[in-house]
Parts: sequence; structure tokens; C-alpha cells
Amino acid sequence: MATYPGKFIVLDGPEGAGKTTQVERLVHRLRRDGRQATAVRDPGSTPVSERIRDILLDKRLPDMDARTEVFLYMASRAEMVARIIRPALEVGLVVVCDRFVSSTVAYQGAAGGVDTALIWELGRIACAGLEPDLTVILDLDVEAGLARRERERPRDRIESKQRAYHEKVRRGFLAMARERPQEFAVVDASRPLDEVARDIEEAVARVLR
Ligand code: Z5A
Repeated sequence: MATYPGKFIVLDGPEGAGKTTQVERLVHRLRRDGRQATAVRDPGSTPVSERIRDILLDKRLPDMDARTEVFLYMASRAEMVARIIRPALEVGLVVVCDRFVSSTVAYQGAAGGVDTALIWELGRIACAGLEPDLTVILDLDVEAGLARRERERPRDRIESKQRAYHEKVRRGFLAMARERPQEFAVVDASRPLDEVARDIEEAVARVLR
């Protein structure tokens, strides 16, 4: 894998774990510490990727095959890596990404039944070999996560899938973190925001050293 002057950090995990909130806090903290940092969200962050996101999260398209989802997520990701992430890493930025290939492995793989080894391989192809320097899994009980989200808006197409699906998603995240301890950190996201943020910052600091 090519190395870059910048660092690529992913925050991932089940619904409502606080990824979006913590991505913002982490970027803010890194900038306060004098680092150049930028946030992206997957799927999304480029015009093409945002259009693909709209299709993926459209409640009027409830029966998408898991393989179709995999290719759409990968297409969105290929565009985001080529247009934003790789150029930013080349000039030394810290890129903090809300979800990444690990989400496809957990949702479409562990929960959706697509071969997880195949998804990792498709991820390498879509991202032309680019991999995160660190993926932090924010771990949270399924019902607690969905309840946090529902306080803000109705469940979307993927959130509406049954509880068993979301349990498999959570187990999928924890399994990949166990299998690849050098590349993953797990943070208990059931605690107050500040405590979760502190643990994320500690894990990221080890990579930035
Ligand atoms: N998906 C997939 O299937 N395959 C893939 O490859 C990818 C994604 C990449 C959209 O993702 C969907 O796409 C998602 C997985 C699927 N399924 N759904 N839905 P997304 O990341 O864009 O989804 P989202 O809706 O933006 O994020 P999220 O996962 O639902 O939430 P979050 O980012 O983890 O949480 P948050 O928005 O920061 O916080 C949620 C609420 O909880 C908010 O009111 C916060 O103030 C509150 N919160 C956060 N932290 C705390 C703590 N510590 N205590 C109390 N309250 C908290």
C-alpha cells in the first residue's frame, strides 16, 4: 500500500453511535492542535457520490439487492477517493471519514450475506489500494442507536430493516476489529459525548505520532 504525507482516519459503527457528531469534533480538535484536517462522508462528499447516496437511501427503492448496494457504495467511494481523499493525503491533510469499506462489510456482508472477503477485495479495487490508517468503531447497543436517530427523523430504508439485521451489523463491526487489531480500535459509544471523544482522540494520537 502506498504511503502519504497525510493520514486517513475512519469513524464507523452501527446507527446512532455518534459518528457524524464525533467526526466534527475530531476535525475541530485536530485543527485546534495545528493540523490541517478535513471531513468527508461515505457515501457522499462529491456531486456524483451524493447522487449515488440519494439512490441508496431512497425509501421508494426498498428492495435493492445487496450486490447492487455493494457496487453503488463502491462507485461512490471510488469517486470520493479519487477526487478528495487521495489528493488531500498527498498534500499532508488528516482526512476523517464518516463510514467507509468497513460499513459495506458489516451491512451488505455480515448482515446482507455478500461474501465479506469479496467486499474487502472490491474495496481495494474501488479505492485503488488506498486503506485507512485507522478505523475507529463506535460500538453501541442496536436499540439505543436507533432510538437516538428516531429522536431526529423517521427511520430511512436501511434503518427500517429488522432488528436482527442490525444485530448482525454490530457483530460484523466487532468481528472485523477483532480480526485486524492493528488497523481498528473499538470505543464504547454508550457513554457521554466527551468521554467518547477523548477515547477517539487517544486512538488517533497513536497513529499521528
Ligand atoms: N450504509 C451501508 O449499508 N453500507 C455502506 O457501505 C455505507 C453505509 C457506507 C447511511 O449512513 C446508511 O447507509 C446507514 C448505513 C448504510 N444506515 N442507515 N441509516 P450514514 O452514516 O449517512 O447514516 P446517518 O444516518 O448519517 O448516521 P447514523 O449512523 O444513523 O448516526 P451517527 O452518525 O452514528 O450518529 P450522529 O448523527 O452523530 O448522532 C445521532 C444522535 O445521537 C444525535 O442526536 C446526537 O446528538 C446523539 N448522540 C451522539 N452521540 C451521543 C452520545 N454519546 N450520547 C448521547 N447522544 C448522542
